[in-house]
Amino acid sequence: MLAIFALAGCSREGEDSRHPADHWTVKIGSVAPLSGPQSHLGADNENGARLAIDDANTQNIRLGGKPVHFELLSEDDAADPRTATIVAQKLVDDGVNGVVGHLNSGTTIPAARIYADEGIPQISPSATNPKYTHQGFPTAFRVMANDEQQGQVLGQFAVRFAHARTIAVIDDATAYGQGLANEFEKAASWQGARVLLHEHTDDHSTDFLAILTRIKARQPDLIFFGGMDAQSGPMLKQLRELDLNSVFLTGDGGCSKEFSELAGEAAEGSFCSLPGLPLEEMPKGLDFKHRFEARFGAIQDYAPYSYDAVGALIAAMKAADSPLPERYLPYLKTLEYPGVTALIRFDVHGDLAGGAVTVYRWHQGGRVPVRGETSPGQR
Ligand code: ABU
Repeated sequence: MLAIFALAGCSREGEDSRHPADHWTVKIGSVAPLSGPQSHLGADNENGARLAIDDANTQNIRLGGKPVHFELLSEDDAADPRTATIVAQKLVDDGVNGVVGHLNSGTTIPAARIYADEGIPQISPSATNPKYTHQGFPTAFRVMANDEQQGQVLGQFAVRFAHARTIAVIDDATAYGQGLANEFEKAASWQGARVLLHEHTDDHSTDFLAILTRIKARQPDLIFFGGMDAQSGPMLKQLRELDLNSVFLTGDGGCSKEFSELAGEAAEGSFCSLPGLPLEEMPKGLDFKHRFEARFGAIQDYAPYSYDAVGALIAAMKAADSPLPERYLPYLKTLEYPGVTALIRFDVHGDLAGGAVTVYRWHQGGRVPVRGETSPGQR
């Protein structure tokens, strides 16, 4: 009899007994790079999740008749795939009920197996490589369009709007940067552009002189970069210093406020894309912006998505009337959650259904949507 009780205490069902009888402490993990060149983006994701947790704690939510206190467990994966698996295991060992993260595709993809092995739902607010949700793990979800969608919009934009006939492509050799660059190259070629050369850097370099000199010799109409803002800013600056006047286009990782600060005046007239609608056109975008910025300062990129990822986890727990992963996971699959960014519904893979992508032009330090270049996502 004793042995049977001991076994029950080891199961996730048995974890119910680890909570005091009169309330739940529900732990939501958040993982992003909180150190290194992407720490500003990591803090943005963490703060979006924190705001959602604090909002939920004011709502007197009860699950299974017991009051709930939500707790944020934040971890730093430094955008490093190996560190990501270590902190994912730590969160599992800490008994998280769900995870928001990771920020990067290169960290989210390997961490997904660790959460899946324990049946713990994971929603990434920002990892856009399609592979994340196509590994076959039933616990993996994302709340923004993926890079197959983003690459198609960017490729069409380059040829139809920017009228590029010749293109140079650079990527940072990460799952995100290289994946998006390949999708872009496919789409732009399909539209009739000629890709003259495809160069690779990494996600820590800030000196691109050798690559840009090779590109300058070919004088492409447009340069596409697949990578993050810590590289896209200095890259564009160096490109203009070389008197290279090609149109500059990048994806969401290079589209932040930080990019325009690093690029300075060189940012003017360049283009980038972000999954989702412009913030002011999102269902609750302006309210979120005011509340977030009053507390944490300017939004970089993904904070609203991080807020929605937490919201979606909690909405599924409410539908299941339980915070236990095995009870609420099925409700995530059929969820219709009115988020800040969109109506959150997932397709069979766990990708956001009907996700939009918007292209922006930088003007006087701000992002201006290029009308007609928003993919047909939901409003
Ligand atoms: N989506 C761009 C930044 C995150 C990533 O997918 O790596």
